[in-house]
Amino acid sequence: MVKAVTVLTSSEGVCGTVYFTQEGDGPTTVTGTLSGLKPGLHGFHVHALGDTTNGCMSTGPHFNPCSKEHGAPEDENRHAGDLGNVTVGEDGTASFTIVDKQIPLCGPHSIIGRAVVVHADPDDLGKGGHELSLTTGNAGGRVACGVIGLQG
Ligand SMILES: [Cu+2]
Ligand SMILES: [Zn+2]
Repeated sequence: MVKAVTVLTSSEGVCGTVYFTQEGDGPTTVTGTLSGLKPGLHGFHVHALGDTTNGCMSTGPHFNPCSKEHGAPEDENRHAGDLGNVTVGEDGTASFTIVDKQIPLCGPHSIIGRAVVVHADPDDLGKGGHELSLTTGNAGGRVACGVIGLQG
């Protein structure tokens, strides 16, 4: 079992922790809690770079090792980093579990050393018809992020 974690930080009062586990070459289970967000849907992605020297802006685009278009987690044509949305309740918190096959913790497409980013707005999952739909899901600003590191 490989385990990883990211502690999300933000200049806007958002915080959270996201855990990843993977057994063998099976899917990765993502469990997380977030707080300080406005209620509703927020885009939730793995971005390509674990670089926060310029805050969340320097984490690069969505992790996309197979050169696909932005999509929903269940789509065939999606970025590996496309984990869809998290749902934030009226109290500004979210807790969630996601199981996904495209974000391994080992091998050539490992997400270790990359970043988790939470967005200000909903991810339209590529279907919004906006000029950004097929690259970012038009999910708005990057309100919190953290680098994914190995956990013992
Ligand atoms: Cu993103
Ligand atoms: Zn994407």
